[in-house]
Amino acid sequence: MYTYYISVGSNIGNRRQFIMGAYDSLSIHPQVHRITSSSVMETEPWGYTEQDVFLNAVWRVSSSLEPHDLLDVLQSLECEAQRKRDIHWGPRTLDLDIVYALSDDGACMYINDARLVIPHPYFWDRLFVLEPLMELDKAFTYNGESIGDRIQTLKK
Ligand code: PH2
Ligand code: MG
Ligand code: MG
Repeated sequence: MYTYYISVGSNIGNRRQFIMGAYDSLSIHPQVHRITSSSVMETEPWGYTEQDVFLNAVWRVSSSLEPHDLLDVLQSLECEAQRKRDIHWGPRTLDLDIVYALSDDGACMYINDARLVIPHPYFWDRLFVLEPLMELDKAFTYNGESIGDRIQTLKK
């Protein structure tokens, strides 16, 4: 069994409906055993700022799916939400990113190939990921730094 942390975002159309629809679909997947969601929060766009505000959340998912198989499932949910891929970091109906994963023994998983990079290369720089993540796991640390300290640093 793996534990995945998935960053969820939407800034087009009925944002909450896109997020909740994907949550419902994922929660009935036979190889997904448990999903816990942070609260859904409104956040200012990061990176490419000429776009509407986002709704963001993080889900913690316990699943027997291998990372690339979970990625397939998440990409099909993005497709169902009519996700178009045009502007890098631009507006989207639904974005589901695996940002961090733990294997059965609790060790951080590292993957870096053409389809998937985890830990996500920017997750530790993004308040829209870290604030909901901290709601799920106050004791989260990355490379020896606590999530609370990291959030304080990013807010300075
Ligand atoms: N996603 C991005 C780029 N910028 N900003 C916010 N606030 N929320 C996002 O989900 C987001 C973003 C690329 O995936
Ligand atoms: Mg993303
Ligand atoms: Mg993405």
